[in-house]
Amino acid sequence: MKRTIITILVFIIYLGSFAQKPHYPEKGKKDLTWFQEAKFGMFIHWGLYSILAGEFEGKEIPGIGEWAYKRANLPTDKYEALVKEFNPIKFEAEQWAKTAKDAGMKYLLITTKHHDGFSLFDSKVTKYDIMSSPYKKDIIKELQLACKKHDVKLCLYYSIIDWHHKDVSYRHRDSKQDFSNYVQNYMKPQLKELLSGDYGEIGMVWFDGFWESWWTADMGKDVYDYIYKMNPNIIINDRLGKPKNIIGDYITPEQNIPAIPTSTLKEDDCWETVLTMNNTWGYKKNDDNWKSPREIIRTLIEIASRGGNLTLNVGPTGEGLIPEGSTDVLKKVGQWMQVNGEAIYGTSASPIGMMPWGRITVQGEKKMFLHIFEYPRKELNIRLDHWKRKKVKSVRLLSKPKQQLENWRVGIELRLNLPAHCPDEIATVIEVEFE
Ligand code: JFZ
Repeated sequence: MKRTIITILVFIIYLGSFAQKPHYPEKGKKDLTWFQEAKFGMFIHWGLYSILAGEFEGKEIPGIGEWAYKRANLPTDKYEALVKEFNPIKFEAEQWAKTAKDAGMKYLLITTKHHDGFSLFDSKVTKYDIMSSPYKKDIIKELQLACKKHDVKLCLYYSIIDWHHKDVSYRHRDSKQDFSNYVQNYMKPQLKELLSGDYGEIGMVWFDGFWESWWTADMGKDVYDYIYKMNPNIIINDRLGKPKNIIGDYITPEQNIPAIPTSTLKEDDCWETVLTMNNTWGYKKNDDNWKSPREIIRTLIEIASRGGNLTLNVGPTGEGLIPEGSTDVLKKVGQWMQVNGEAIYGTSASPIGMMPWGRITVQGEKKMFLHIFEYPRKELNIRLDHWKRKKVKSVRLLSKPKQQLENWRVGIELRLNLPAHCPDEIATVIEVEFE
Protein backbone atom coordinates (compact mmCIF):
# COMPACT_ATOMS: atom_id res chain seq x y z
CA MET A 1 0.00 0.00 0.00
CA LYS A 2 2.79 2.36 0.99
CA ARG A 3 4.48 1.64 -2.31
CA THR A 4 1.30 2.36 -4.21
CA ILE A 5 0.92 5.70 -2.50
CA ILE A 6 4.52 6.57 -3.27
CA THR A 7 4.01 5.61 -6.91
CA ILE A 8 0.96 7.78 -7.09
CA LEU A 9 2.71 10.74 -5.52
CA VAL A 10 5.68 10.42 -7.83
CA PHE A 11 3.21 10.46 -10.66
CA ILE A 12 1.55 13.64 -9.70
CA ILE A 13 5.00 15.18 -9.72
CA TYR A 14 5.64 13.95 -13.27
CA LEU A 15 2.38 15.20 -14.54
CA GLY A 16 3.21 18.70 -13.47
CA SER A 17 6.64 18.63 -14.98
CA PHE A 18 5.48 17.42 -18.36
CA ALA A 19 2.60 19.72 -18.82
CA GLN A 20 4.09 21.41 -21.83
CA LYS A 21 2.86 20.12 -25.16
CA PRO A 22 5.10 19.08 -27.99
CA HIS A 23 6.05 22.27 -29.85
CA TYR A 24 6.35 20.57 -33.19
CA PRO A 25 4.27 19.61 -35.05
CA GLU A 26 1.21 21.74 -34.33
CA LYS A 27 -1.42 19.96 -32.30
CA GLY A 28 -3.92 17.96 -34.29
CA LYS A 29 -1.58 17.15 -37.16
CA LYS A 30 -1.78 13.46 -36.36
CA ASP A 31 -4.63 11.21 -35.46
CA LEU A 32 -3.69 9.71 -32.11
CA THR A 33 -6.96 7.88 -31.59
CA TRP A 34 -5.71 4.30 -31.67
CA PHE A 35 -3.04 5.10 -29.13
CA GLN A 36 -5.34 7.00 -26.80
CA GLU A 37 -7.87 4.20 -26.89
CA ALA A 38 -5.29 1.44 -26.42
CA LYS A 39 -4.24 2.70 -22.97
CA PHE A 40 -1.94 -0.21 -22.14
CA GLY A 41 1.08 -1.62 -23.96
CA MET A 42 4.25 -3.64 -23.51
CA PHE A 43 7.74 -2.20 -23.68
CA ILE A 44 10.53 -4.69 -24.45
CA HIS A 45 14.21 -3.97 -23.87
CA TRP A 46 16.27 -6.65 -25.53
CA GLY A 47 19.78 -6.72 -26.93
CA LEU A 48 23.37 -7.79 -26.29
CA TYR A 49 23.19 -6.45 -22.73
CA SER A 50 20.54 -9.08 -22.00
CA ILE A 51 23.27 -11.72 -22.30
CA LEU A 52 25.34 -9.94 -19.65
CA ALA A 53 22.32 -9.97 -17.34
CA GLY A 54 23.93 -7.29 -15.19
CA GLU A 55 27.34 -8.94 -14.85
CA PHE A 56 30.68 -8.79 -16.62
CA GLU A 57 33.43 -11.35 -16.00
CA GLY A 58 31.79 -12.39 -12.79
CA LYS A 59 31.39 -8.89 -11.41
CA GLU A 60 28.06 -7.22 -10.88
CA ILE A 61 27.49 -4.03 -12.86
CA PRO A 62 25.49 -1.43 -10.93
CA GLY A 63 22.60 0.45 -12.55
CA ILE A 64 20.20 -0.38 -15.34
CA GLY A 65 21.10 -3.43 -17.42
CA GLU A 66 21.03 -1.89 -20.90
CA TRP A 67 23.61 0.73 -19.91
CA ALA A 68 26.24 -1.88 -18.94
CA TYR A 69 28.70 -0.96 -21.71
CA LYS A 70 28.96 2.66 -20.65
CA ARG A 71 28.36 2.29 -16.91
CA ALA A 72 31.09 -0.31 -16.45
CA ASN A 73 33.28 1.13 -19.19
CA LEU A 74 33.52 -2.27 -20.88
CA PRO A 75 36.14 -2.86 -23.58
CA THR A 76 34.51 -2.35 -26.98
CA ASP A 77 35.89 -5.55 -28.53
CA LYS A 78 34.65 -7.67 -25.64
CA TYR A 79 31.20 -6.08 -25.63
CA GLU A 80 30.78 -6.28 -29.38
CA ALA A 81 31.93 -9.91 -29.36
CA LEU A 82 28.61 -10.63 -27.63
CA VAL A 83 27.10 -10.59 -31.12
CA LYS A 84 28.63 -14.02 -31.60
CA GLU A 85 26.86 -15.18 -28.44
CA PHE A 86 23.45 -13.85 -29.32
CA ASN A 87 21.54 -17.04 -29.88
CA PRO A 88 18.19 -16.85 -28.12
CA ILE A 89 17.11 -20.45 -28.52
CA LYS A 90 14.10 -19.98 -26.25
CA PHE A 91 12.75 -16.94 -28.08
CA GLU A 92 9.25 -17.39 -29.43
CA ALA A 93 7.82 -14.24 -30.91
CA GLU A 94 4.32 -15.63 -30.58
CA GLN A 95 4.78 -16.29 -26.93
CA TRP A 96 5.78 -12.66 -26.38
CA ALA A 97 2.86 -11.31 -28.40
CA LYS A 98 0.52 -13.62 -26.53
CA THR A 99 1.91 -12.59 -23.16
CA ALA A 100 1.16 -8.98 -24.07
CA LYS A 101 -2.28 -9.83 -25.41
CA ASP A 102 -3.25 -11.93 -22.38
CA ALA A 103 -2.17 -9.13 -20.07
CA GLY A 104 -4.65 -6.87 -21.84
CA MET A 105 -1.97 -4.92 -23.71
CA LYS A 106 -2.83 -3.52 -27.13
CA TYR A 107 0.63 -2.71 -28.44
CA LEU A 108 4.18 -3.96 -28.20
CA LEU A 109 7.13 -1.57 -28.30
CA ILE A 110 10.50 -3.19 -28.93
CA THR A 111 14.06 -1.82 -28.96
CA THR A 112 15.11 -2.22 -32.59
CA LYS A 113 18.41 -0.58 -31.62
CA HIS A 114 19.31 0.63 -28.15
CA HIS A 115 22.20 2.95 -27.18
CA ASP A 116 24.77 0.19 -27.70
CA GLY A 117 23.97 0.38 -31.41
CA PHE A 118 23.20 -3.29 -32.02
CA SER A 119 20.30 -3.76 -34.46
CA LEU A 120 17.82 -6.53 -33.75
CA PHE A 121 16.69 -6.44 -37.39
CA ASP A 122 18.28 -7.25 -40.72
CA SER A 123 19.92 -3.94 -41.58
CA LYS A 124 21.72 -3.33 -44.85
CA VAL A 125 23.63 -0.35 -43.50
CA THR A 126 25.56 -2.23 -40.81
CA LYS A 127 27.07 -5.56 -39.96
CA TYR A 128 26.45 -4.84 -36.30
CA ASP A 129 23.04 -6.47 -36.52
CA ILE A 130 21.17 -9.69 -35.86
CA MET A 131 22.35 -11.23 -39.16
CA SER A 132 25.90 -11.38 -37.77
CA SER A 133 24.74 -13.41 -34.78
CA PRO A 134 24.41 -17.19 -34.67
CA TYR A 135 20.64 -16.63 -34.49
CA LYS A 136 20.65 -14.95 -37.91
CA LYS A 137 16.92 -14.29 -38.07
CA ASP A 138 15.27 -10.89 -38.10
CA ILE A 139 13.71 -10.47 -34.64
CA ILE A 140 11.51 -7.58 -35.70
CA LYS A 141 10.16 -9.55 -38.64
CA GLU A 142 9.24 -12.43 -36.35
CA LEU A 143 7.52 -10.06 -33.96
CA GLN A 144 5.66 -8.38 -36.82
CA LEU A 145 4.09 -11.71 -37.81
CA ALA A 146 3.34 -12.68 -34.21
CA CYS A 147 1.77 -9.32 -33.43
CA LYS A 148 -0.37 -9.50 -36.52
CA LYS A 149 -1.62 -12.94 -35.54
CA HIS A 150 -2.51 -11.86 -32.01
CA ASP A 151 -3.85 -8.45 -32.96
CA VAL A 152 -1.26 -6.44 -31.07
CA LYS A 153 0.08 -3.26 -32.65
CA LEU A 154 3.81 -3.32 -33.36
CA CYS A 155 5.74 -0.24 -32.28
CA LEU A 156 9.45 0.41 -32.63
CA TYR A 157 11.94 1.99 -30.24
CA TYR A 158 14.97 3.58 -31.90
CA SER A 159 17.86 5.14 -30.00
CA ILE A 160 19.30 8.41 -31.28
CA ILE A 161 22.36 7.67 -29.16
CA ASP A 162 24.72 5.17 -30.75
CA TRP A 163 27.80 3.99 -28.85
CA HIS A 164 28.92 1.89 -31.80
CA HIS A 165 28.90 4.44 -34.62
CA LYS A 166 32.21 6.32 -34.77
CA ASP A 167 30.57 9.59 -35.76
CA VAL A 168 28.43 9.87 -32.64
CA SER A 169 29.88 7.46 -30.06
CA TYR A 170 31.20 9.02 -26.86
CA ARG A 171 34.21 6.73 -27.27
CA HIS A 172 35.34 8.67 -30.34
CA ARG A 173 34.85 12.22 -29.16
CA ASP A 174 38.54 12.99 -29.68
CA SER A 175 38.37 12.15 -33.38
CA LYS A 176 36.65 14.32 -35.96
CA GLN A 177 33.02 13.28 -35.74
CA ASP A 178 30.59 13.89 -38.55
CA PHE A 179 27.21 13.86 -36.76
CA SER A 180 25.31 14.57 -39.91
CA ASN A 181 26.90 11.57 -41.62
CA TYR A 182 25.35 9.38 -38.92
CA VAL A 183 21.92 11.02 -39.23
CA GLN A 184 21.79 11.09 -43.03
CA ASN A 185 23.57 7.87 -43.90
CA TYR A 186 22.83 5.59 -40.98
CA MET A 187 19.89 6.65 -38.86
CA LYS A 188 17.58 7.71 -41.70
CA PRO A 189 18.35 4.67 -43.88
CA GLN A 190 17.68 2.43 -40.87
CA LEU A 191 14.40 4.21 -40.20
CA LYS A 192 13.52 3.72 -43.83
CA GLU A 193 14.23 0.00 -43.54
CA LEU A 194 11.98 -0.17 -40.51
CA LEU A 195 9.14 2.11 -41.53
CA SER A 196 8.64 1.97 -45.27
CA GLY A 197 6.50 -1.15 -45.29
CA ASP A 198 8.70 -4.23 -44.90
CA TYR A 199 7.52 -4.61 -41.33
CA GLY A 200 3.87 -3.96 -42.07
CA GLU A 201 1.89 -1.34 -40.28
CA ILE A 202 3.85 0.33 -37.49
CA GLY A 203 1.92 2.05 -34.71
CA MET A 204 4.62 4.35 -33.43
CA VAL A 205 8.32 5.07 -33.30
CA TRP A 206 9.70 5.77 -29.87
CA PHE A 207 12.91 7.79 -29.96
CA ASP A 208 15.31 8.10 -27.09
CA GLY A 209 18.53 9.89 -26.24
CA PHE A 210 17.62 13.43 -27.29
CA TRP A 211 19.75 14.83 -24.49
CA GLU A 212 22.97 14.07 -26.41
CA SER A 213 24.86 17.32 -26.97
CA TRP A 214 25.42 16.71 -30.69
CA TRP A 215 21.72 16.13 -31.39
CA THR A 216 19.82 19.28 -32.42
CA ALA A 217 16.17 20.24 -32.73
CA ASP A 218 16.74 20.80 -36.46
CA MET A 219 17.88 17.21 -36.83
CA GLY A 220 14.74 16.24 -34.94
CA LYS A 221 12.49 18.21 -37.28
CA ASP A 222 14.24 16.74 -40.27
CA VAL A 223 13.69 13.20 -39.01
CA TYR A 224 10.09 13.99 -38.01
CA ASP A 225 9.28 15.22 -41.51
CA TYR A 226 11.16 12.34 -43.08
CA ILE A 227 8.97 9.82 -41.26
CA TYR A 228 5.84 11.87 -41.88
CA LYS A 229 6.48 11.78 -45.60
CA MET A 230 7.10 8.06 -45.50
CA ASN A 231 3.97 7.40 -43.46
CA PRO A 232 1.83 10.15 -41.95
CA ASN A 233 0.04 7.75 -39.63
CA ILE A 234 3.00 6.68 -37.53
CA ILE A 235 2.94 8.32 -34.12
CA ILE A 236 6.19 9.71 -32.72
CA ASN A 237 6.91 10.19 -29.03
CA ASP A 238 8.19 13.48 -27.68
CA ARG A 239 11.88 12.63 -27.58
CA LEU A 240 12.90 13.66 -31.04
CA GLY A 241 13.67 17.31 -30.31
CA LYS A 242 15.55 18.64 -27.32
CA PRO A 243 14.34 18.64 -23.72
CA LYS A 244 13.56 22.35 -24.10
CA ASN A 245 12.39 22.19 -27.70
CA ILE A 246 9.97 19.33 -27.77
CA ILE A 247 9.30 17.54 -31.04
CA GLY A 248 6.83 14.68 -31.21
CA ASP A 249 3.14 13.87 -31.09
CA TYR A 250 2.51 13.25 -27.43
CA ILE A 251 4.11 13.54 -24.01
CA THR A 252 6.18 10.89 -22.22
CA PRO A 253 6.93 11.45 -18.57
CA GLU A 254 9.44 8.86 -17.36
CA GLN A 255 9.57 7.05 -14.08
CA ASN A 256 12.75 8.49 -12.66
CA ILE A 257 12.30 12.16 -13.29
CA PRO A 258 12.74 14.44 -10.33
CA ALA A 259 10.83 17.62 -10.96
CA ILE A 260 8.56 20.12 -9.32
CA PRO A 261 5.01 20.51 -10.58
CA THR A 262 4.40 23.72 -12.44
CA SER A 263 0.93 23.19 -13.88
CA THR A 264 -1.41 20.35 -14.72
CA LEU A 265 -2.09 18.35 -17.82
CA LYS A 266 -5.15 19.20 -19.82
CA GLU A 267 -7.86 16.61 -20.23
CA ASP A 268 -7.27 16.18 -23.94
CA ASP A 269 -3.48 15.96 -23.81
CA CYS A 270 -2.12 12.70 -25.10
CA TRP A 271 0.51 11.24 -22.81
CA GLU A 272 2.16 8.03 -21.76
CA THR A 273 4.13 6.79 -18.78
CA VAL A 274 6.75 4.12 -19.31
CA LEU A 275 7.47 1.99 -16.29
CA THR A 276 9.71 -0.90 -15.32
CA MET A 277 8.33 -3.88 -13.39
CA ASN A 278 11.54 -4.17 -11.35
CA ASN A 279 14.47 -1.70 -11.31
CA THR A 280 15.88 -2.20 -14.79
CA TRP A 281 14.77 -2.06 -18.43
CA GLY A 282 17.28 -4.56 -19.79
CA TYR A 283 17.47 -7.95 -18.05
CA LYS A 284 19.48 -8.27 -14.82
CA LYS A 285 19.44 -11.68 -13.24
CA ASN A 286 19.70 -10.40 -9.66
CA ASP A 287 16.91 -7.89 -9.89
CA ASP A 288 13.85 -9.48 -8.34
CA ASN A 289 12.31 -6.33 -7.03
CA TRP A 290 9.03 -6.90 -8.85
CA LYS A 291 6.11 -4.57 -8.44
CA SER A 292 2.98 -6.38 -7.33
CA PRO A 293 -0.10 -6.92 -9.53
CA ARG A 294 -1.91 -4.56 -7.20
CA GLU A 295 0.64 -1.81 -7.77
CA ILE A 296 0.58 -2.25 -11.53
CA ILE A 297 -3.21 -2.39 -11.78
CA ARG A 298 -3.70 0.64 -9.57
CA THR A 299 -1.04 2.52 -11.49
CA LEU A 300 -2.82 1.72 -14.74
CA ILE A 301 -6.09 2.98 -13.25
CA GLU A 302 -4.40 6.10 -11.91
CA ILE A 303 -3.01 6.81 -15.38
CA ALA A 304 -6.31 6.11 -17.15
CA SER A 305 -8.14 8.37 -14.71
CA ARG A 306 -5.84 11.15 -15.90
CA GLY A 307 -6.22 10.29 -19.56
CA GLY A 308 -2.81 8.69 -20.18
CA ASN A 309 -1.30 5.40 -21.34
CA LEU A 310 0.86 2.92 -19.48
CA THR A 311 3.67 1.23 -21.40
CA LEU A 312 5.01 -1.41 -19.07
CA ASN A 313 8.45 -2.88 -19.56
CA VAL A 314 9.74 -6.45 -19.65
CA GLY A 315 13.40 -7.35 -20.09
CA PRO A 316 13.75 -10.82 -21.63
CA THR A 317 16.83 -12.93 -20.94
CA GLY A 318 19.61 -13.48 -23.46
CA GLU A 319 17.92 -16.78 -24.25
CA GLY A 320 14.71 -15.04 -25.12
CA LEU A 321 12.51 -15.67 -22.11
CA ILE A 322 10.44 -13.03 -20.38
CA PRO A 323 11.35 -13.50 -16.70
CA GLU A 324 8.78 -15.34 -14.62
CA GLY A 325 8.76 -12.48 -12.13
CA SER A 326 7.09 -10.37 -14.80
CA THR A 327 4.91 -13.00 -16.45
CA ASP A 328 3.42 -13.95 -13.05
CA VAL A 329 2.38 -10.36 -12.49
CA LEU A 330 1.19 -9.87 -16.07
CA LYS A 331 -1.10 -12.89 -15.77
CA LYS A 332 -2.84 -11.35 -12.79
CA VAL A 333 -3.08 -8.00 -14.51
CA GLY A 334 -4.65 -9.82 -17.46
CA GLN A 335 -7.22 -11.48 -15.22
CA TRP A 336 -8.25 -8.11 -13.87
CA MET A 337 -8.37 -6.60 -17.36
CA GLN A 338 -10.50 -9.49 -18.59
CA VAL A 339 -13.21 -8.45 -16.15
CA ASN A 340 -12.63 -4.70 -16.02
CA GLY A 341 -10.99 -3.75 -19.31
CA GLU A 342 -14.07 -1.83 -20.37
CA ALA A 343 -13.29 0.68 -17.65
CA ILE A 344 -9.83 1.31 -19.14
CA TYR A 345 -9.85 0.97 -22.96
CA GLY A 346 -11.21 3.93 -24.85
CA THR A 347 -11.86 5.88 -21.69
CA SER A 348 -10.82 9.39 -20.87
CA ALA A 349 -9.79 11.32 -17.78
CA SER A 350 -12.11 11.83 -14.86
CA PRO A 351 -13.85 15.17 -15.28
CA ILE A 352 -14.12 15.48 -11.51
CA GLY A 353 -10.65 14.47 -10.36
CA MET A 354 -9.98 11.74 -7.83
CA MET A 355 -12.11 10.44 -5.01
CA PRO A 356 -11.05 9.55 -1.47
CA TRP A 357 -12.14 5.97 -2.20
CA GLY A 358 -10.56 5.59 -5.62
CA ARG A 359 -10.49 6.84 -9.20
CA ILE A 360 -12.89 7.57 -12.05
CA THR A 361 -12.73 7.06 -15.79
CA VAL A 362 -15.42 7.98 -18.31
CA GLN A 363 -16.53 6.83 -21.71
CA GLY A 364 -18.05 9.76 -23.55
CA GLU A 365 -21.07 11.27 -21.84
CA LYS A 366 -22.81 7.96 -21.33
CA LYS A 367 -20.65 5.99 -18.97
CA MET A 368 -18.68 6.54 -15.81
CA PHE A 369 -16.56 3.92 -14.12
CA LEU A 370 -15.84 3.98 -10.42
CA HIS A 371 -12.62 2.18 -9.53
CA ILE A 372 -12.80 1.52 -5.81
CA PHE A 373 -9.50 1.25 -3.93
CA GLU A 374 -10.87 1.78 -0.42
CA TYR A 375 -14.01 -0.28 -0.19
CA PRO A 376 -16.66 1.55 1.85
CA ARG A 377 -18.53 -0.25 4.64
CA LYS A 378 -21.75 -0.23 2.70
CA GLU A 379 -22.87 2.94 0.99
CA LEU A 380 -21.00 4.97 -1.56
CA ASN A 381 -21.99 8.53 -2.44
CA ILE A 382 -20.92 10.47 -5.46
CA ARG A 383 -21.90 13.98 -6.52
CA LEU A 384 -23.24 14.19 -10.04
CA ASP A 385 -22.67 17.92 -10.65
CA HIS A 386 -21.01 17.04 -13.93
CA TRP A 387 -23.97 14.89 -14.99
CA LYS A 388 -26.66 17.12 -13.50
CA ARG A 389 -29.24 16.68 -16.21
CA LYS A 390 -28.63 12.99 -16.79
CA LYS A 391 -30.75 10.16 -15.57
CA VAL A 392 -28.99 7.10 -14.24
CA LYS A 393 -30.01 4.11 -16.31
CA SER A 394 -27.98 1.34 -14.78
CA VAL A 395 -25.45 0.71 -12.02
CA ARG A 396 -23.57 -2.57 -11.88
CA LEU A 397 -20.33 -4.24 -10.91
CA LEU A 398 -18.28 -5.16 -13.96
CA SER A 399 -17.63 -8.47 -12.23
CA LYS A 400 -21.41 -9.12 -11.96
CA PRO A 401 -22.83 -7.37 -15.00
CA LYS A 402 -26.20 -9.10 -14.88
CA GLN A 403 -27.10 -7.72 -11.50
CA GLN A 404 -28.14 -4.13 -10.85
CA LEU A 405 -26.80 -2.45 -7.73
CA GLU A 406 -29.35 -0.74 -5.57
CA ASN A 407 -29.06 3.01 -6.13
CA TRP A 408 -31.01 6.19 -5.50
CA ARG A 409 -30.64 9.95 -5.87
CA VAL A 410 -30.60 12.40 -3.03
CA GLY A 411 -30.44 15.83 -4.66
CA ILE A 412 -27.21 16.04 -6.61
CA GLU A 413 -25.90 12.87 -4.99
CA LEU A 414 -26.03 9.35 -6.29
CA ARG A 415 -25.99 6.75 -3.55
CA LEU A 416 -25.13 3.13 -4.04
CA ASN A 417 -25.59 0.10 -1.86
CA LEU A 418 -22.56 -2.11 -2.19
CA PRO A 419 -22.26 -5.81 -1.39
CA ALA A 420 -21.06 -6.26 2.17
CA HIS A 421 -18.10 -8.29 0.99
CA CYS A 422 -15.51 -6.50 -1.16
CA PRO A 423 -15.50 -8.25 -4.57
CA ASP A 424 -11.95 -7.23 -5.52
CA GLU A 425 -9.34 -6.00 -3.05
CA ILE A 426 -7.22 -4.50 -5.81
CA ALA A 427 -9.95 -2.48 -7.45
CA THR A 428 -13.67 -3.13 -7.65
CA VAL A 429 -15.17 -1.44 -10.69
CA ILE A 430 -18.72 -0.09 -10.89
CA GLU A 431 -20.16 1.03 -14.17
CA VAL A 432 -22.69 3.85 -14.02
CA GLU A 433 -24.63 4.29 -17.22
CA PHE A 434 -26.60 7.44 -18.00
CA GLU A 435 -29.57 7.79 -20.30
C1 JFZ B 1 16.09 6.04 -21.55
C2 JFZ B 1 17.20 5.04 -21.80
O1 JFZ B 1 18.44 5.63 -21.57
C3 JFZ B 1 16.98 3.82 -20.97
O2 JFZ B 1 17.98 2.88 -21.20
C4 JFZ B 1 15.62 3.22 -21.31
O3 JFZ B 1 15.62 2.80 -22.66
C5 JFZ B 1 14.53 4.24 -21.07
C6 JFZ B 1 13.18 3.78 -21.51
O4 JFZ B 1 14.82 5.46 -21.74
O5 JFZ B 1 16.28 6.57 -20.28
C7 JFZ B 1 15.81 7.79 -19.99
C8 JFZ B 1 15.14 8.55 -20.88
C9 JFZ B 1 14.65 9.79 -20.50
C10 JFZ B 1 14.85 10.22 -19.22
C11 JFZ B 1 15.53 9.47 -18.31
C12 JFZ B 1 16.01 8.23 -18.70
N1 JFZ B 1 14.35 11.46 -18.84
O6 JFZ B 1 13.67 12.12 -19.63
O7 JFZ B 1 14.59 11.87 -17.69
